[in-house]
Amino acid sequence: MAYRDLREFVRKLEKEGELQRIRADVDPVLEITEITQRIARDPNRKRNSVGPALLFEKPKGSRVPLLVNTFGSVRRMELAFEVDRLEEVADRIRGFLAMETPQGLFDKIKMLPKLAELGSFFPKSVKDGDCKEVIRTGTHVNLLDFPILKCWPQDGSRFITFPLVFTRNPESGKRNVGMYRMQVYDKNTTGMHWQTQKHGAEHFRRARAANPDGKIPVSVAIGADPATSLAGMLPIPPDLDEMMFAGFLRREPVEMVKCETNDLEVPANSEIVLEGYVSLNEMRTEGPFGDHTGFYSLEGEFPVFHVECITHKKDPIYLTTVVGPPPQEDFYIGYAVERVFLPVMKMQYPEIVDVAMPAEGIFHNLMIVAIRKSYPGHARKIMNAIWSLGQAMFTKVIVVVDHDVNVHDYREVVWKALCALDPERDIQFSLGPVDTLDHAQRMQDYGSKMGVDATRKWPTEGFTRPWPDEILMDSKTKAKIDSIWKILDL
Ligand SMILES: Cc1cc2nc3c(=O)[nH]c(=O)nc-3n(C[C@H](O)[C@H](O)[C@H](O)COP(=O)(O)O)c2cc1C
Ligand SMILES: [Mn+2]
Repeated sequence: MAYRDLREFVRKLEKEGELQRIRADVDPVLEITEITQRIARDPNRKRNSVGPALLFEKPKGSRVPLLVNTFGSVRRMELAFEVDRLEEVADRIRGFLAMETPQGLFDKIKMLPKLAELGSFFPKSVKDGDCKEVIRTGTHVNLLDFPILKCWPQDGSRFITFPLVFTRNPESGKRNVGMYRMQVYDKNTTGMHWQTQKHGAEHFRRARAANPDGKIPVSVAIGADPATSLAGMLPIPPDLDEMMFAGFLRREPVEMVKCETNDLEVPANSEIVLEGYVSLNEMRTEGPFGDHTGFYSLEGEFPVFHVECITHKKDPIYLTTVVGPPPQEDFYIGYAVERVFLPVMKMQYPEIVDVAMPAEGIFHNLMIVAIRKSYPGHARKIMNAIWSLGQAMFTKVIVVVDHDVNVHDYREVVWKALCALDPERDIQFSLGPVDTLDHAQRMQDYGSKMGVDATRKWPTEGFTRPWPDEILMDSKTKAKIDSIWKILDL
């Protein structure tokens, strides 16, 4: 059974010893960040035993409890997706990808359960939802009722960091949901940090092209069942509904309820919903914001969200996250997404054996890819493939290694990749779109990327010297030493 809502997940985390309550008054301005850093980033903790989720019951200045570091470990991501291992989600995706158009009647019948299952993931419209227990409009709209964090000292103000932003494609009418941070300007206005390549930004541009002085409806849900809460950051193609994907992940449709003041739908189990609009002729300075690069994102011009109505549960929980120097909570979310989408990458490019994005590479800076190389120039083909694969286009450095390198063992990667290089020959530069948060590029959103071909070089690639074997002891000697190991008493 899927989690009904966020609080059911909170209860689960508590039962599993994965959540700690904090009853003291703590200020959402800086103090909650500092506590979260000390709990979640203790360098002595191992990767799978990082600190618990934290429920601040009495954040200063608000009557709403605040939940943070909810997804900040591999174990909690597994609990969120209700699996023992993340690979189980990948296996389910692989199962669906393997579905072919059935030829014979027997094959058709065999596939029916899978098709029915797929159909059962579609979002379901419902008449009412818990998110409507309290409805506030007009002068009762006040974002400052919630314990919205100011995370870092130089942040422009408070930021909503875990929102699900709902818009519709003005041409196709299709829904998009994205997680885009929102700077709180005052009690009913926020920024809308739509980075230029993201689907929300595209909706904005298309609507503005048709009607430069108009506005588009936007609704924002904060806190839902775990799979739905996470759906906003999934790197899926445009016009593919994130709510359908959330239904797939939780194995039950997401129930959607119509908003009070616009015709968008939001998850009925949301803790908090902000309804309103973005004007197409209004931009405002957004930032700075202490970002997941570990540096401040500087000020920029972004659209503005006007909140006209707030609905919420009777006692809502405010879900948020803190980003900053890696690793933070978003690393574990990103890691799970990487594991879950690997089969999709592999389906398109079967030569890919495995990929890894080390935490310090903050997703867009570094991807290590192992391939089964089978023709000259294969490593460069894979670089170009990755630079054209959805949000992987942002990858600043791609290191391609042979299939026998364990990409998750960064020591092995450094050792073998560097041994395989003739830098002048093996580095490839490419110009194109880059992540908005990349502050080193010559301009925002556009710059260069680098591919490193760290595979063994072949004669058919012009390398005519012999390539040495890796040093490995032969199995006969190993067996011999095994047999006398006890006698040696070492
Ligand atoms: C904690 C967190 C904060 C994020 N903040 C932003 C943001 O402010 N702006 C943005 O464009 N993407 C942000 N992202 C990344 C997007 O959520 C991600 O690229 C998502 O796929 C966008 O949805 P879309 O593909 O439908 O545009 C954030 C991701 C996480 C996990
Ligand atoms: Mn999308």
